[in-house]
Amino acid sequence: MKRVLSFLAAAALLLAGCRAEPPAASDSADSDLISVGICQVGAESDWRVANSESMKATFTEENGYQLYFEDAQQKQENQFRAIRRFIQQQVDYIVLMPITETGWESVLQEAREANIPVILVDRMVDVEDETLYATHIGSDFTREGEIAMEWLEKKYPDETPVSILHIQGTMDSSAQTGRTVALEQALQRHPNWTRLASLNGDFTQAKSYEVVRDFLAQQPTPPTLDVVYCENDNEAFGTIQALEEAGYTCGEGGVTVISFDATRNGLSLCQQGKILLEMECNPLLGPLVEEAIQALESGETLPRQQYVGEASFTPEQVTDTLLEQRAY
Ligand code: GZL
Repeated sequence: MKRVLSFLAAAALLLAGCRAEPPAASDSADSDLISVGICQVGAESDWRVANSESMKATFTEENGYQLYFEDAQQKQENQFRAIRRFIQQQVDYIVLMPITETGWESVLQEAREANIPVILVDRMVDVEDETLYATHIGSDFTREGEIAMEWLEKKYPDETPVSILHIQGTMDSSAQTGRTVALEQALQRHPNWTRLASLNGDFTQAKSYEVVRDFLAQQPTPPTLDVVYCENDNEAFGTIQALEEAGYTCGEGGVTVISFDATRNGLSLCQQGKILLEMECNPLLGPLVEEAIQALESGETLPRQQYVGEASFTPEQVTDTLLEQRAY
């Protein structure tokens, strides 16, 4: 069913004092475009920028879509406002990249009452009623962390003490909770592994540089650091800068840096040997979301969960060709 912003609805919004954008030319009543409201987390990382670019490249007018794209600047309340705007605009579909897992019931119920299917992308929401969304397309973050821990267990196979600094992503986001759970389960298995601290890097380079710099400055003597577990590449960039400024060497014979996303910049540091394990997290989800929308248009029911395939990289696997061909 095609819905476009009707003149009456716009008038009602104006009378109610809401901000009703006048219908754009392409919102004409006979539009046969499928209108898609995309509610993005922000632009906090290379991964996020690539994810947004994938969505914008997919949902074009040439491909048959009217795209409404909102960047929430990493605030959940902005995501709530964006979804309510999409409902007022009577879009056909809402695509939500939820910044954190909790607090979504009421706004998702409003979308359901407006008969607008919601497709969850990337991170997950924690809701009792799973019918509040049509499907989730994203990564298995706990599995990503488990693969990283399996690699680390091979690197440190014996009972030698291992000191670990943990740089966490945006707290309560499923990317953070999944990757953290995997580390915590490994710490339970290895009493000789010690987590010195968990610092909140919020998936950004600036915050990670700041918290690692301050952590090191607060130590009476420079701590022995065997491993730094960064929950995304931008955290690794900031962390490596702070470590090197403090005199640490990252790589074989120095600090073992583990990172997630496997962006081109992250893989470049891996090729240089500064990141010893890159766990891929695929941001190029636009085509999968379009497949889901086309399936819903055809009346199909979607699986509740659709995980995307991902790889891992160590320095010897990162070739110049791989870097040149990297889409993000
Ligand atoms: C993971 C995604 C995370 C990335 C970060 O799917 O939610 O958010 O790992 C991004 O780079 O900020």
